[in-house]
Amino acid sequence: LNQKGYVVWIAGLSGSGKSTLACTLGHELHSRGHTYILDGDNLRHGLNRDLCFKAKDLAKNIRRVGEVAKLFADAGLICIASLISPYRSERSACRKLLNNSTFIEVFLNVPLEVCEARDPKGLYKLTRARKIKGFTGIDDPYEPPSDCEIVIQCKASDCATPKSMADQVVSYLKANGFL
Ligand code: GGZ
Repeated sequence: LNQKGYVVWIAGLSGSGKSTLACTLGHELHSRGHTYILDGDNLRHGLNRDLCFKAKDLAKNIRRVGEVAKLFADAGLICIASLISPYRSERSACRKLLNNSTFIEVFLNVPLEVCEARDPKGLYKLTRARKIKGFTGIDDPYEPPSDCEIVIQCKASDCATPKSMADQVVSYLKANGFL
């Protein structure tokens, strides 16, 4: 196996479709090399189960996922990390860890109204009812990336399919010598 490992880091609000994109992209890349998905929400059941959603823990969560992603990349895998990762400084620390050159940041830019309308787990509703406090995008900050490699833009009326979003990432990877 002579594959160069790297990290595709998918950032965006809760309900923006990060996990779906990660999964679709994982399928597309599977035939081209070993891939592994690090999903923030899943990791919070294991590796990161000691963390809550306070600022300090959010930073820890992002840092840990970055460290694990680096291990996978070092092992020669294509690592897809999907987590809200609300803080610019923590994302850029992960980028540094990956020497910039093996960190491809994808911003899944879906407006809050669209995410909230989807509300797949009812978490926005609970937040509006004040049953959850400190929910990213509502009463906790989300700092959108300013320096990411790929922006996937959704509008209320017009959101690409997961397949075409994954294709957008694949095109970037091809054009930049990753595939
Ligand atoms: C943000 C929360 C919160 C609060 C629970 N704020 O979209 P989901 O539901 O299925 O996935 C989210 C998950 C957050 O995990 P991440 O590791 O991706 O986030 S981060 O990078 O910010 O650490 C969300 C759910 O947990 N969730 N409470 N208060 N998201």
